[in-house]
Amino acid sequence: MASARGAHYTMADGRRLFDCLSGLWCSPLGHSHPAVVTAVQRQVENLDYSPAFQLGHAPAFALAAKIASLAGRPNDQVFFVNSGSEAVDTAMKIAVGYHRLKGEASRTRFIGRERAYHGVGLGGISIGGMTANRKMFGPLMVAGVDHLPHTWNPKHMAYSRGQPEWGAHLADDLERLVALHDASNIAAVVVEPMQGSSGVVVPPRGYLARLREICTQHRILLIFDEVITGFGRLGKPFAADYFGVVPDMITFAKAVSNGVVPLGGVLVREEIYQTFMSGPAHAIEFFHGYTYSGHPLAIAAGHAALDTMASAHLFERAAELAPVLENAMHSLRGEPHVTDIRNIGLAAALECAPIAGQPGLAAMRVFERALDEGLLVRFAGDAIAVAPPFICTEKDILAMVEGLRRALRNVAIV
Ligand code: PXG
Repeated sequence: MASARGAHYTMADGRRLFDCLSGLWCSPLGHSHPAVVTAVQRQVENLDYSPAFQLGHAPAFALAAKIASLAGRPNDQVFFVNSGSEAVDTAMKIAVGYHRLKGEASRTRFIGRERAYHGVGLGGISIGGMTANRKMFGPLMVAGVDHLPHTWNPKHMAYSRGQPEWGAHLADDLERLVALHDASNIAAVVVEPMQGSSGVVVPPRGYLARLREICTQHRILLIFDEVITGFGRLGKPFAADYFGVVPDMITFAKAVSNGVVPLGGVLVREEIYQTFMSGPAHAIEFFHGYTYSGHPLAIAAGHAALDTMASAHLFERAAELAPVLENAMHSLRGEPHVTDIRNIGLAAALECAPIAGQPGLAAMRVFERALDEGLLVRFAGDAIAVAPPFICTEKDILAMVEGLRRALRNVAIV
């Protein structure tokens, strides 16, 4: 890559590519948005770094308040980090620390899900469910993790538009794990409300509400990993709003700063925060944090990105474009190699028939052919995922899907 502006990249050889996945899901405003560029430039001239331990700078607190109010949880608190992986590992530590402070130190187990992606930290790969990310690192994994089954079942839900009708009962597996281990040993359930990295796996209707119900019943914390879904991807500030389910913590990253300067965080329910605030005023409550937590440049990018999304009504724009993407993507049904199409909000994926014995190769060939059509799509396993920037037009989406159609028709898959 050589440069990027708006919804397009320019490659070193001069080719222009439409950014079908908003970077890696992180650039909904497109690239080099003037508001973000200016904010970061001003910040670097004024305060380029501020120590994150014992000290703070006002814009970081203001951004935390902005994120909490955007989530409709104004009393919640934010712990800033620099990536989604750090956000997930941080949330896991908060969960274990919280239960211990509440006198339930035995609550240390975690429940993740098959096919889940929670980054590449040791916590994230342990609760994550991607074989390739786990298989080499067995001895390093966090002990005491179980996985719920994933919810993608093409037999019951191929070509679903939005949430599949089938599959809410898969949440009941959590009851089985509670019965197996006893709730007194379980700290938290961590799920992506919509699984992004494994190819836009949309939760069945009622599934997340059922998880919430079981967690509440057993005082297990529910953590939504919204690193992909946070900040408008589903047309609402968070997927928690979209699905009407309230988690105890939300991890976020990516779009919060439009991907311009790395920034992530954990939004924490007030009571969890207060539980940590029980010691003497001079003492450190939570021995955790990074040199670059709340980095001034990241915070400046965060304010500019979120203010621009608000003033340009870009969450609403994502919601308006969602049916355009849904209809266009589902028009690819019946094209060569396609075996499933899934979508929610401004995200969609199509599944390619795998080449026997070579998983992932079919989607890689489509990815390569799409480059010839001027499209940078994402392939994961045998899925092709798209999640275009919120600033793109209806015409851009239709052109993207027609390019994908040509790629599917012309690709040589052998
Ligand atoms: N949680 C979720 C839900 C993610 O999607 C992370 C945590 C980790 O974030 P960091 O910032 O540490 O990478 C992610 C990251 C893809 C793709 O192609 C997705 C991610 C990263 C790279 C590629 O879908 N998600």
